[in-house]
Amino acid sequence: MINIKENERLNTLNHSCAHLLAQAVKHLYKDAKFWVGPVIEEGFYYDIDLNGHTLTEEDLENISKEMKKIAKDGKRIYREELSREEALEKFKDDPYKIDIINELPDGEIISCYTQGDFTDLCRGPHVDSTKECKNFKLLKFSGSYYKGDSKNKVLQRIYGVCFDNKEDLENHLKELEEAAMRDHRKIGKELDIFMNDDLVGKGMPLWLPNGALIRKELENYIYKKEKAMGYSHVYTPCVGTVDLYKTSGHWDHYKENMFPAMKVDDEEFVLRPMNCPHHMLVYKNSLHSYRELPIRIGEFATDFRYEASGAVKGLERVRCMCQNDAHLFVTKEQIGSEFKNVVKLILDVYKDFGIKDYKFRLSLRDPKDKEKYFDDDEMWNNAEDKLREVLNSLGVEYFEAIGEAAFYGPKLDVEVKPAVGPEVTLSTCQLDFLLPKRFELSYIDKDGTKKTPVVLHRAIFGTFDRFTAFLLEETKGALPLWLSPVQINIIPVNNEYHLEYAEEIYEKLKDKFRVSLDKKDEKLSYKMRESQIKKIPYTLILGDKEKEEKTISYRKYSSKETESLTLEEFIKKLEDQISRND
Ligand code: TSB
Ligand code: ZN
Repeated sequence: MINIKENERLNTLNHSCAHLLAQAVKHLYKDAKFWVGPVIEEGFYYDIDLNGHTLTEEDLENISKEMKKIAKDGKRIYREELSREEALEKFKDDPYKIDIINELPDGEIISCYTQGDFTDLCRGPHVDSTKECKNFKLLKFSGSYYKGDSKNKVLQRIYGVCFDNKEDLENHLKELEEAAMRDHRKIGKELDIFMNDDLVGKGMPLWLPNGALIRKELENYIYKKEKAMGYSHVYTPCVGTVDLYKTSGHWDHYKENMFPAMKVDDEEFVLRPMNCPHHMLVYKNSLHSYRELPIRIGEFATDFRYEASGAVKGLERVRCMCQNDAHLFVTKEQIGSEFKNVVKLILDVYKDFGIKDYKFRLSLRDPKDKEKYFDDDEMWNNAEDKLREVLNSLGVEYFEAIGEAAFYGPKLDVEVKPAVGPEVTLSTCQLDFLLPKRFELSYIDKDGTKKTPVVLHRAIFGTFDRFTAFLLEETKGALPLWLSPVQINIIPVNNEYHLEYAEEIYEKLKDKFRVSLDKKDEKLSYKMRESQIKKIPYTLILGDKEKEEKTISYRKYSSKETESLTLEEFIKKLEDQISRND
C-alpha cells in the first residue's frame, strides 16, 4: 500500500486536504479550535477541540459534504509570512495555535495559509487551490489526547486520505477494504481464535480453544527445533521483586513500560516485562567452565508490559504476552557463530511458514555519540563486525540503522508489515555486554581465570501472540494443515442414510487428526459452505457411493474439485503433508 507521507506530491495534497477538513469543520462548528493536522503514512488527520462534542458517523458525513462544497468552489490557497507578534495577534483566539507559535524556536519563519474564509498556521507547502483536494475520503475518527498526554483534554481526531484522481482514490479504498478483511482481529473473531473482555482488561486477550491449539502446535514446533540446537528449557515465575529489576537495570531504564509494583508481606513484586533477569539467575545457579559454553536457556515465558491503551491491538500488541524467548551465554569468540545459528534458525522458520515479505534491520551504535552506549570500544567494534560478517556470509539482505542499538549492545530485528497499521518487529536477536556484568556472571576460562560471558537475547517468533496475529493475516485465516485447529470436517450427505458410515470414519480419523463431524440437519450445500467459511483444510463428503465402495470423497479448502480415495490413502496423504509442515 502506498506510503502517502513518503510520496512528495501526495504528501502536499494530503496536507492541503487536512486544511480543507479544518475549514469545513469551522463552517459547521463555529467554536472549533484546532491543534495539529499532519500527514501520516495512511493519509492525514486533524486533532480538533469541538468544545465537548463527540463526533458521530453522521457528523463525518456532513463534514465530508461541506468539504466537497468548498473544493468545488475552488478557492486559491495562498501563503503569507508573519512576524511572531503578527502570528500571535492573528491566532489570538486559538489557544492551541498560540501554544505552537510559542514553541517555535527564535528565527524560525512563521507562515500561514489562507483559502477563502479560513487561515491556518502552517509551514506548507500546499497545492494551489482547494479544487485539487476534491478526491478525498474521510476514513474514521477517534478521541486523542492533546499532546498525546492522558492527563490532558481529549480532542476529536478525524482521519482521511486524498488522491489526485477518482480512480486512484477508489483503488486505494479497495486496497484498504482488502486489508481490513485480512485484519487478524476480524479473522480471529470469525474463527474463534481469541477474545477480549473488559473485565479481564485491555490488551489481555483470552486464547479460545482454536487459538490454543494453534499456539500449542507453534510451541511444539519451535521446542523441537530449539532442543535439536542444544537449548535447555526452563519454567520461571512471571513476577520478580523490584530488587531483581533494580539489579538488571530495568527498574531505572524500562520502568515506564512496566506495571506498577505490588507489595506482598515484606516483598515488593512487579509483573515481569522481560525474562532476562530470571535466566541470568538460572545461569548463576551453578559454576561454569568455558567447555560448557554456549549455554542456551529457553522459555515460553509470559510477560506483562504497559502499552498505551490506544496502541494495543488484537494479538499483535498486547499487555500480556508470551515470548518464545532464550538467552544464550557465550564467550567473546563465540559471538559470531552463535549469532549465525540464530539467523539460520530465523531463516529456517520463515521458510517453513512461507514468510517472504520481511526486512532485516541491523541496529548499530552511533560511534560519534559514545555517551549513549556501554563503554567498551573493542567489544562494540568486534561484535558489530561479526554481525555484519555473518549476515553477509549468509547472503541475507539487511539495512543498517546507525544509532538505533540498545545501550548494552547491537541487535538484529526482523520487521514485517501487518494488514493494518505500521511495521512491527517479529524476531529479534540482541547482543548484551552489560547484563552479565550486572549479575556478576562468570565462567572459568582455559587459563583458569574468571571471565564474564556475553549474552544474546533472542526470540524467533517474537511472541506467540504477535506471530499468530501475523500468520492469520498472511494466510487470511486459511492456515496450513498442521496448524489448523480443525483439520478435517466430515459431512454425511444425508444424516438418515450416511451418518453411521460418517461416524465410522470419524472414529478412525480422530486419534490421528483434529476432526469434526457435522451432524446438523441442514442441506449439504449449507454445510459445505460453512466448512469453507471456517477455512477447514479438508471437507469429507460421505454419501451412497462412498459408503458402498468403502472410500471417502474430499474437497480441499477453496477448491471446487472433489477427489476420492481409500481411507488409508487419505490418511497417508495427510500425514505426509503434516510432516512437511504444509
Ligand atoms: C528477546 N529480553 C528480550 C528477549 O530476550 C526482549 O524482551 N526483547 S523485546 O523487547 O524485543 O521483545 C521480544 C519480542 O516480543 C519482540 O521482538 C516482539 O516481537 C514481541 N513483542 C514486544 N512487545 C510486544 C507486545 N506488546 N505485544 C506482542 N508482542 C510483543
Ligand atoms: Zn532478554
